[in-house]
Amino acid sequence: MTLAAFTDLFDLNKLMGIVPNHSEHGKEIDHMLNFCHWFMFLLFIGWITYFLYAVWRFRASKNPKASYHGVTNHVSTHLEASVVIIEAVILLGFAIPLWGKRVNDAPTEDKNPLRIRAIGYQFGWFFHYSGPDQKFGAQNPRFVGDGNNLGIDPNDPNSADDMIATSNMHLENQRATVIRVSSRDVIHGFCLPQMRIQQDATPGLEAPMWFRPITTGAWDIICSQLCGAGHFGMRADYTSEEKKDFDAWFKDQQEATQKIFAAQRELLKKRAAEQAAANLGKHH
Ligand SMILES: [Cu+2]
Repeated sequence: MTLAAFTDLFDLNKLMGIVPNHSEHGKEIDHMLNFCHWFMFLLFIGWITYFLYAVWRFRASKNPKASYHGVTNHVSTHLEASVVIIEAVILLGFAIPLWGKRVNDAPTEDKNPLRIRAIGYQFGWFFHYSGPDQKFGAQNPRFVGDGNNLGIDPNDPNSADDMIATSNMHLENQRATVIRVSSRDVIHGFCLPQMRIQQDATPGLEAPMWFRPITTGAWDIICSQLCGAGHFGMRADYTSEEKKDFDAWFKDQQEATQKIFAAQRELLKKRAAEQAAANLGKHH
């Protein structure tokens, strides 16, 4: 038996059908999950064994009269205490530090991470890429429309290299990725199972998450909060690919986005001119 096959034998995650991990930090998550599964399994065996023993040991035929003293030793107290200690170690030693790393230690701009905003709506996802300047164009509801679903200000210099995509998010293999998750309507959940990460998408808030894909591939994005009648169909795709493929995709999308912004700038100019002419007419 090879070592891999041997360790697989003890991998309860696999037994329960977890999808393969494709992110840098995913190993730590899987390690903790596997540990929790084993711990719960052993607790289950332990409690069930004790329960069956108690049912047999204190059966009515052998114990016609109830004991009014009950248990006098402290074995159960010690057992309970050790369970609490193990659970505290899992929570304080593993779970909270892992979570802290995901939400606090996001790579800063000088590390040149891929910067994306993911905005949920009923029922799908919009993506807003900052572009090479690492800065997102400002948003204002008055710009929503004319193909500009997120209302990005087409006149903001920060939006001049931005890119907007719908239902399909591309990542660059091996590049740290920071995603700011939000929602346009109700609470959704932005879940990337293969990256071992998810974040609630809350209207009016932007919650960051970050990770690093370590292989190429294409998978499903899942909405992990029951968000309405179309929740079951709220899926999108994400792809991790090599830099040259990512760059080609990004360039295409960016051109399409910038075309929308240019058309909207023209339209806004035209509307402003019409408005000025109308106002002038009123005064005379
Ligand atoms: Cu949803």
